[in-house]
Amino acid sequence: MTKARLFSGMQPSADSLQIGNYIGALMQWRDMQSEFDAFFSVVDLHAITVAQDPAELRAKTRRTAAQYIAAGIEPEKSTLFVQSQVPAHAELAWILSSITGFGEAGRMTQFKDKSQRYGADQTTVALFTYPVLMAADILLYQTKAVPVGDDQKQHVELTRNLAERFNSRFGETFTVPDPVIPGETARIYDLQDPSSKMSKSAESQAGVLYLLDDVAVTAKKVMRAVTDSEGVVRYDRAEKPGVSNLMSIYGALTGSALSAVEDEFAGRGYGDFKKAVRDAIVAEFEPVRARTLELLDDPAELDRLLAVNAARAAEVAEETLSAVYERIGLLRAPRA
Ligand code: AQP
Repeated sequence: MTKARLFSGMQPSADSLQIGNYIGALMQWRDMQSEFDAFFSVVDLHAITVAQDPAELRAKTRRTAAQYIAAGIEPEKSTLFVQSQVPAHAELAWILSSITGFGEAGRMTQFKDKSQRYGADQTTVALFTYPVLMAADILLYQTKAVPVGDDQKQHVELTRNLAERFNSRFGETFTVPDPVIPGETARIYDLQDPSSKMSKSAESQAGVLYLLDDVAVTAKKVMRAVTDSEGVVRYDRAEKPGVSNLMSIYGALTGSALSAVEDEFAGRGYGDFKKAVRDAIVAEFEPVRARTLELLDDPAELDRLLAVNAARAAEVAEETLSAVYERIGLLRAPRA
């Protein structure tokens, strides 16, 4: 039986991924890659929707790909590629933008949040059409499963609507995908501001746990994480967001339920708890960090691997794109 397709990606918007990307995305990707025919992309075209430095973008793209591999994505088993190396993404995005309503795109909360943060002058048209490019990413591969954090659910919903709209106007072309959203505890918050989600491109790095941070830096960030004055390790997102966040991290990395974490630390103070969280993170991150640095030591080999994978992705993507061009009535050049 052929495996169902899976697509997901991350933006190369920082030198290092953060623990939210790891727990909220990479850990599920790793677990799902055997069951699905998985495509994992470093979505560099998405990363240029905000200002970027060219040399840094190239470096961050390699670094992100290396972290995928180091975290357990196997480029022989899954297709791990850089989005801009498959031109069909940008091409399909243009087509899809022709069936996307302006009002529909304007309702996307990520755009509203980001455009507010950057202000009208820094907000690009590409930031507005970002979800249409994401729809193209997903639909090109006839994707069934899209594992994303719940912040991305609205974008997958738009993708489903566009697929259904295209199919009904032009004939069955796209598989309608389903989001695969991990539970609330897979969402990780900033250690210094536990009301905001942790982000790799956050302005202040003090509350962000980067995969590639030095051990001493990680330790310091965990020990300084905001808690509360109750002194009890108990999960309560509303009243105890800092402690609850550390419990989510500890639970995810040790494979323990939150009730088991509460039992483990019953009658023990936050100092003890934080040390255990720190040790769990360091134990998980150290091999990932070491392997990432090793992969980055040989950029030519990494580039070769990515190119082979991009060629594999392009084969699938081109087939979908070709059907799309045909269906909407673009005059195709005769085959040579
Ligand atoms: N804090 C988080 N907790 C759980 N999951 C998270 N993800 C991101 N932050 C958390 C998931 O990781 C993937 C990365 O998606 P992305 O790179 O496209 O961008 P993002 O969601 O905007 O992630 P960041 O780290 O916040 O990046 P920047 O700072 O560039 O915007 C997605 O599956 C996401 O749900």
